[in-house]
Amino acid sequence: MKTLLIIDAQNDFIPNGSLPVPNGDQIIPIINKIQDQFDLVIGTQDWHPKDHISFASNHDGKSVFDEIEIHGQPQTLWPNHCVQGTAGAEFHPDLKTEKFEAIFRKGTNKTIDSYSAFYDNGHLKSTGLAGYLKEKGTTQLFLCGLASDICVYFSARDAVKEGFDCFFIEDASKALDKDVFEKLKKEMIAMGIQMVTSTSI
Ligand code: VGL
Ligand code: ZN
Repeated sequence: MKTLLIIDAQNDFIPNGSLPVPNGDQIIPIINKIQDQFDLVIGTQDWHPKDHISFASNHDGKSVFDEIEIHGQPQTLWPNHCVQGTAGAEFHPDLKTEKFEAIFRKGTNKTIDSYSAFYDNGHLKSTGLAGYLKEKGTTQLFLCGLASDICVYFSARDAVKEGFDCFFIEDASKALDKDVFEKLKKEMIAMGIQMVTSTSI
């Protein structure tokens, strides 16, 4: 059973958003086109309270993209993004969402960041996504969205650990930093994640 997991295709990650992923808008028509090939389509939203710990604006004397430590873990400080209920947190207006059976939200706890759609960054709390996908009968899980080198990457890692047969749709995802993504890609391949394109699903 084939499931498509669309990660964070939200306005703030699209050019003109507050944390733009280069060419992020280019994946939207590709994602729209492939949805019909799946038995189940699920979306995620980064969904932060405005006092979220990952925002540089909530740390005196810190700047955007500074690295700090939170609960013993490295944390990049981001511009305010995907604040609950704002236009930036909405899906891209051209993204087709009619087939979405569920939307999982993450990063809702102000004290910890959450890149993966499955767990927060400390692996303390599950979003329930793995259990949901298993109960629905998912065997093959295809991932795409924004950003390839952050939230899609961390989601793919957790998905493999949860036992899904994982496929990363490269042209339906874009990276914040392409060079970082090239390194992570090797790591993902070594973990058994299969890199595919939208025309070879
Ligand atoms: C993301 C940085 C901060 C993402 C979310 O969706 O890749 N990146 N929050
Ligand atoms: Zn975020």
